[in-house]
Amino acid sequence: MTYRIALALVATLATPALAQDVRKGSLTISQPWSRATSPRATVGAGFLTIRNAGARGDRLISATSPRAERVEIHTMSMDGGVMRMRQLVDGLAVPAGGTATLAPSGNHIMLIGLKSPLKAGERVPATLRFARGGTVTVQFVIGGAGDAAPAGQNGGHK
Ligand SMILES: [Cu+2]
Repeated sequence: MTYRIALALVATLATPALAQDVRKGSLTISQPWSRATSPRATVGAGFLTIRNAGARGDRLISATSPRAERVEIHTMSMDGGVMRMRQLVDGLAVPAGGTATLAPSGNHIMLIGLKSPLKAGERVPATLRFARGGTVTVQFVIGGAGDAAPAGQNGGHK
């Protein structure tokens, strides 16, 4: 029995970068991840996927994290050939039966006023607040500074 438990523990430790999905009501939050930041950086961006299996639309309206002074929901768009980001002051819609994707070059969760740099391999908690679904706490898995996708999703390439 002890042997089985030990094996299970080793299996868990062998895949530290793979985060568990978090479910709350009709919402499933998948693969929260972020990137390591430089020592002087004051902001970081978090990415994840939100699926809404319910019959009614929901909305991600705000978030908080103990690692940041404040957290905003941002979008990115091209403006005269330059990528710019701005806050989604009304939050981000998660359509009924649909998905909202937060990923590099698109919508993201902005950690503003980092209390310490984000380090590769660590997990950073954040609590998301939904208009209908209430609050859900996720753990952002911190990948490399230049990663384009969560660990295990990029075929080993950066
Ligand atoms: Cu941003």
